[in-house]
Amino acid sequence: MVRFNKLVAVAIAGLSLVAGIAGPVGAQTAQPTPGGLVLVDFETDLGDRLSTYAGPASSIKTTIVEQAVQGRYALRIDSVLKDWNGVVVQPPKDQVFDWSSFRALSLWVFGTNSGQMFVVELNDKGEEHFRSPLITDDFTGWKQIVIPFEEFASRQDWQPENADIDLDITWPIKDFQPFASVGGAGYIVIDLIEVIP
Ligand SMILES: [Ca+2]
Ligand SMILES: [Ca+2]
Repeated sequence: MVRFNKLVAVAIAGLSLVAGIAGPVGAQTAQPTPGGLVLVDFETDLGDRLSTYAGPASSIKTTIVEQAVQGRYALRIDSVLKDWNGVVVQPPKDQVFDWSSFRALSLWVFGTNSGQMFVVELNDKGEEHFRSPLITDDFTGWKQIVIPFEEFASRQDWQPENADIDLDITWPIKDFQPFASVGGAGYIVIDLIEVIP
């Protein structure tokens, strides 16, 4: 069942921090989740840790923009889907993505009500690919999307030939896709990707 939790934006800790990064009056801001681990917040250049792919009939473009819910920068993704495309994030060279002690993956999405649909995809240690429930851009403005790991499902439509498929997320994962389009066209902005307790 699709079940996304919306953050109740209550700034308890770090009120002084909020004041330091606040945008225009009324603009929404987010803070890292207590006890969580920030994976990407786009405040520093990811270099080749961030990449995109697209099938021959599709396109995808990423741009760092000053339209953030946290800090100053976020990632805008412009997508047209006809066959396949996505955005891939790899771990830093000296780290692994072992999130077994966390409960869920969280990201902030700025929707533009384009109707396009996408998923978050995990590529586990055995090359088994998992997909989150469908996310539809049917809203306008920033929204936190929280996906418990148990809601990721092993892909039924496609897996790499060498995938070791046991229907379980085998940690550490090799990389993840904060955006893999499954339909439509338009743009969204994403920011503050974390794993949270
Ligand atoms: Ca940011
Ligand atoms: Ca597995």
